[in-house]
Amino acid sequence: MEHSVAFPFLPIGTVLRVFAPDSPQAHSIFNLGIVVTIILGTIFVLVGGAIVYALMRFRWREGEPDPDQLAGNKTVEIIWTLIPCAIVLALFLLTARTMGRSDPAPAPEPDLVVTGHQWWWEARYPKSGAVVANEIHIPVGNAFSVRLDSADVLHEFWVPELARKITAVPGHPNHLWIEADKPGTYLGVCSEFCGTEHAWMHFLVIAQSQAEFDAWQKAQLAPAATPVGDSAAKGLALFQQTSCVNCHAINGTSANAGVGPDLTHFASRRQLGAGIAENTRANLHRWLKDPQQVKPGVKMPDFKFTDEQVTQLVDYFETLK
Ligand code: HEC
Ligand SMILES: [Cu+2]
Repeated sequence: MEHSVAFPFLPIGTVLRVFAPDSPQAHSIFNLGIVVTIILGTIFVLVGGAIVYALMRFRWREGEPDPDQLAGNKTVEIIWTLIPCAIVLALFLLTARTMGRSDPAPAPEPDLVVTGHQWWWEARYPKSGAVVANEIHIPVGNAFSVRLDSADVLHEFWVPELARKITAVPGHPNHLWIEADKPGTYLGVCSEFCGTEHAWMHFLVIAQSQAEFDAWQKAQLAPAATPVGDSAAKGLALFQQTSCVNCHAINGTSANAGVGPDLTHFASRRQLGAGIAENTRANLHRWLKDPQQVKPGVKMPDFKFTDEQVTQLVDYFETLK
């Protein structure tokens, strides 16, 4: 099969940063990592150093008698039992404290319901009804309780700068808290292998001021505008007559399926195909011409549209701000 991964794309300024915590939850995990590394590093240096010293100082030498043989020493044995116990107990207490800070009990009603699909993420805001794909907005400094589901296989939701990793298990919702200290765009990935396009299951978490978040959410709730231009209107007709409506939803049209991403405000999003391409006119054209060329294996068929039909669809989708 001929395929070309067209243009793997990372949104500008957004990389996966494990050492740059930006929320209280991520800070507590990061700090635990530092403490554990220091404790384990110290043990490594002490034990390794003692071994190297013993090898050099007590190696066999011509003519020297065997050293004295020790057959048990209660004091030493008690010490080398108690010290590891104390270290393990300290690590346990530090870990329990971090778990309490990074992972408190979930809120009774989640602020956000995230569902992993092969190979994209759906995010619903149950309190407002907003739905979005691969782009999660949160207000800065406000901890959001997330319920995590999967529509098919195991996935794993991971935004290292903001929160712990957590597995999305079909039929068994998991919970986490997500929060950001300052405005910014954070990259998230799926970190549990889930099939051919696992690597292209990126999402963005966009932290913004409460006012910006409210404005964004309000815009997402509005139904799609009815297209004005002739070509865009033909695009809408094509969308409604084709099986697109069996997989996608566009609020304001008859399409309300949830197999693929909600497209009501598709043009407001930065990326296409869960991060495989930037959401531009040219890339959207390639996607609709044959999604399999852009994201081989993707769960959207090639409709073998003519260029003219694709242009009409692109013209329509560009109105979905
Ligand atoms: C069998 C179900 C199915 C059908 C039919 C289908 N799609 Fe899709 N579509 C998907 C899935 C699944 C994705 C997400 C793929 C991914 O990112 O891995 C998708 C993604 C998209 C995207 C990109 C959305 C985004 O946010 O990245 C657009 C645009 C799109 N489809 C348009 C269409 C149009 C137009 C039609 C009809 C001509 C159509 N789709 C038919 C399942 C379908
Ligand atoms: Cu995955």
